[in-house]
Amino acid sequence: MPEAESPRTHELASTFGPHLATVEKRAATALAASGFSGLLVHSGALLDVFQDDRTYPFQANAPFKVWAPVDDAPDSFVWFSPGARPRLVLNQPRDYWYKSARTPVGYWVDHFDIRPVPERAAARAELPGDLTGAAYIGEPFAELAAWGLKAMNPSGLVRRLDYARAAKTAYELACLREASRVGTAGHRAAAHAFRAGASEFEIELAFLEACGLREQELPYNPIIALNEAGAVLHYQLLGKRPPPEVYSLLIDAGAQSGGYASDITRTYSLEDADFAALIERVDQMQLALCAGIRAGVDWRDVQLRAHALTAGVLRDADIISCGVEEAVASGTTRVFLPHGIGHLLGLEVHDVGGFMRSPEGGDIPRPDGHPYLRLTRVLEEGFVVTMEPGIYFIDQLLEEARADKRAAHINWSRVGALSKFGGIRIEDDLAVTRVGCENLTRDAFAANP
Ligand SMILES: [Mn+2]
Repeated sequence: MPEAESPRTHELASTFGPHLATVEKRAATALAASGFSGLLVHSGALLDVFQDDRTYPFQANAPFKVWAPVDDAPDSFVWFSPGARPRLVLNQPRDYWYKSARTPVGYWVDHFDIRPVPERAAARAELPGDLTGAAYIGEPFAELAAWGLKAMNPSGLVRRLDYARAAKTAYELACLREASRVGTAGHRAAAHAFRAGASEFEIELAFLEACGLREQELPYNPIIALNEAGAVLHYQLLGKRPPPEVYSLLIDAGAQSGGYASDITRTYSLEDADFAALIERVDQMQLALCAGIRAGVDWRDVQLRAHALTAGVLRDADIISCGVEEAVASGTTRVFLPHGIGHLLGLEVHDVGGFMRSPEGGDIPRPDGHPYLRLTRVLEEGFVVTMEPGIYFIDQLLEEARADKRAAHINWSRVGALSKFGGIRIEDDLAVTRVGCENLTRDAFAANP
């Protein structure tokens, strides 16, 4: 069916207006509270490679993308003055070396006063003459000093906008659902390639092809780890050949839609039934954690509950020999689960505002002993978070544990036998509701069996 009539396009068209109204309201409130009369947001600048005539791939800034789904227009601007229609000053250089930004079409363009300009300097003429009450959000550039703005990236204003971004609009949820749909299609293809004996690099190619995305369009570099590479939490290599013996795959890869990300991890055992059973236990634990999510839940409690459940899995799998409470209290579970249980997700894969106590100021500290937790807020309706428990066999952390009192809790021969699998992580994206949560990832997998 034609794109313009698809249910998805209809949903985006019907929800974008209310989304933009929410963004405008948040901006107006934040501007008033911070003492500004207008907001100028930069899409981002192209970054040159040192002593070369190339640039790094362009990534539009999230504070810009929350206004408009434009990802190919460096040096463009959104100008917002409360009460007026937002203005999009779109940089479309006449340049026969490169394709300039597309002329916007679709469900969102009628909501903007769009002003194409042929160069960055010309953008100034499309903005109000007097910007002395306006705040700017974006990286600085040379001409900006002469534009007469009141402030650049004022922290109070930025903070209020970041805080509000945690709760997603219906439009944003539609984009996030689509990002999960695309990402799970990629995961299906990646799992198939793994079973067929592919290298890490070939698994990535299968993922990209199924998503219909090039690497720079992904929200983060995929983690595609065969065997013990799964123990490197942000493993960034892509082996061009499979190892001589293949045991397992840990793939953490997401897609994006309309600028919004999915963040999905699955782990597979090729043949080993014991490791497959451990993956299944982590999967069941992950579902149990998801079942406890609803508005009003303190994310710090989710982190602590995850460690208690992890201790049970480790003990049942004969990886540790002490009791659950002892495993948590002694820090033994943190040897096997050294990262946070999840984070906010949205325009950025690790979305902003995870520690903010209020729009005005103050941070909520992490629980003691959990230095990598990225979210400490109480969940609200519309928050989108990841849920990503794991169990890893990380040499560095195991060596540290072997040197102190935790050594007595760990079954070292069992750890030695499991180390070749690297680790397990199961990660879904959850949209928080008043009574529970919507599992964007499992729903997407179920819709594309
Ligand atoms: Mn994640």
